[in-house]
Amino acid sequence: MTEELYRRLLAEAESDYEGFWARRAREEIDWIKPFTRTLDESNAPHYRWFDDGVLNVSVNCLDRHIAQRADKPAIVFEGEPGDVRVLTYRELLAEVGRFANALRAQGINTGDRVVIYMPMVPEAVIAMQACARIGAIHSVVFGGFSGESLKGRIIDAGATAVVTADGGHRGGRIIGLKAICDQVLDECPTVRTLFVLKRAGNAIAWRPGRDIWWHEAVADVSADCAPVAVGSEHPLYLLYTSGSTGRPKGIQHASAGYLLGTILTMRWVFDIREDDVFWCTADVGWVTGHSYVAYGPLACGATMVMYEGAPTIPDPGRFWDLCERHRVSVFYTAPTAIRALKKHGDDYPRGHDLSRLRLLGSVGEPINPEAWMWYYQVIGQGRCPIVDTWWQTETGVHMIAPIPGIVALKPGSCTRPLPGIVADVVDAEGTPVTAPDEGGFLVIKRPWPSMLRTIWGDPERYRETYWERFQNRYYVSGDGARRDADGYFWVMGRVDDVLKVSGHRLGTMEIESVLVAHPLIAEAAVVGRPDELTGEAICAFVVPRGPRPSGDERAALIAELRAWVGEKIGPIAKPADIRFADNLPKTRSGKIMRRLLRAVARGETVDEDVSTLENPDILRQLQGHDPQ
Ligand code: 6R9
Repeated sequence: MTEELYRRLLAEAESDYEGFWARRAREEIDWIKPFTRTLDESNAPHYRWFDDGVLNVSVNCLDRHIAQRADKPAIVFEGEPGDVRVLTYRELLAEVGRFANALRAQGINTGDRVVIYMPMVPEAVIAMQACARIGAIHSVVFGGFSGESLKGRIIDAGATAVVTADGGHRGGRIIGLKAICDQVLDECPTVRTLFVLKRAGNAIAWRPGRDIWWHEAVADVSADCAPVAVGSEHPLYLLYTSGSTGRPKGIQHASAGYLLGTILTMRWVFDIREDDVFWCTADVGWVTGHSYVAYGPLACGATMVMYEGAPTIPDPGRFWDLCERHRVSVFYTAPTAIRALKKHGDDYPRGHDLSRLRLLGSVGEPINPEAWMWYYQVIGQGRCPIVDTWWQTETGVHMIAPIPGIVALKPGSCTRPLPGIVADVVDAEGTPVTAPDEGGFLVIKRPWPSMLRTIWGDPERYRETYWERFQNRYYVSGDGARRDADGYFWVMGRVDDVLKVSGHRLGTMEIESVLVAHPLIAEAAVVGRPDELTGEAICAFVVPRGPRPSGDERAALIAELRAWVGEKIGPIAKPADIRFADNLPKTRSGKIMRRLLRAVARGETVDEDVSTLENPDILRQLQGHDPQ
């Protein structure tokens, strides 16, 4: 983007907000029937965008490139074992068409929910695009989540089909995804069909009548699948994410507004060009993998790299080796990956030709100065801007991020809101914080096209979670932030009970309810503490039903509880620390004092007056002054 265009866009959004978005939507989307209404606020906060327009998202990602780019690689895939597969736009369109027809043949129709539980292979994207083609609503579940988590999401979404693989390669092992499906599908009565991709070749059980091999389902099927025309507001997908209370919620995104957001941010923030090779390392199980693997790059006709496995297989140079061999020019990853790879030293990146890189991106958590410097100097060789992108599952796409080359960078700041995004920092009353560097709630003051539309099946929870805090006036992100004297945003992290552990979003309550479901546990409280490598680490305070264990018994119970959480949620949710106590610090009204627990988890001394606690002595025990 040019400086002049940037200024023009900002001015246009400021003076004519709806017109700004309407023009972008007309420029960027191929409409089957153009829209005439831009923003419908009549049922706020359930906003509707471009709602009388008709389109198909997969046509916008695939068909529209055939005239110009049919033989351009769309996906350059590399498996963890080293197998490489390139799919051109023509080939990808054919694969999507075939699988879309296979879905239809199993009776899956527009509006039906399809859960995708896959390794990071092209078929994950093919399945998502195939759903979009027939207007089925996909819900991708990260392959690192447990069977229990998978089951909860299938049931909540009421999915009629699940797409999985025999297994995927990760960290030198095979993750048996089909076996995990087998464990839970009997308890998911809505599921009629399980599509199974043959990927890792591991032995699997088979349920005739329910299970279908992917390759058989597409064997004698036409590659031509007429796209279903859907309205702009037709749900494109659900993606479950953790909140501060209760079970994960199904964030529902709409078709047109979301597509528009992915295209604009690919252009504005990643400055995507025809000859770029784009690589976003996120798994399609997270929102980053939706917007910047499955949709954005394809909608812009880009070539992207997709990698199945762990960054350290066969050695910690794998990412840089991939960048070199596939000539990656725009690279997007999370601070946690940068920190993990930095730990292995400079020789790995230095041993690879990274001269094609021109732009680097960061997402998922604040990036610390050490990681930033290493990313900038060693990976970007002092040549590549780093775009630090702040956004959420709920926002759909980048909200606050620099325009490379135009907005000057400050390490650790996501800089300024993108054109058309009205972000602010407000105090507890909702009044904008004007003093530089004073913290407050990060809010968005006007609806934007790629925003979530609701929580699947729970509109009330949608209103409560995101809008009630400031009487429906602002979208409440759940993050705290400050603005400096230049108006730059510095995101300070969550103000609720959501954790980002290695960039993965988890709710403390979810982990607590799993811990207390263990027969030996009476009570539990989970908080985050800073961690050099994972950003935040999970710290659990646990009250056993019996006496506090010690010695070998204690070690065994810790191992058991970690395994239990891994089995119920997924390995990413295993607490780093587990501390046992006879009780938890509570107010006289019985509320757990999380603030105190956070201080204890950080190893800070608690010097405030704790005499109002119901049980002040418990602090000594938690701090470890009592023998454990
Ligand atoms: C895209 C994604 C959202 C939460 C968000 C915030 C944190 C994301 C960030 C960042 C500081 C950034 N977050 N990007 N914090 N700087 N550039 O991560 O979505 O998984 O829903 O998490 O992640 O706390 O509220 P999601």
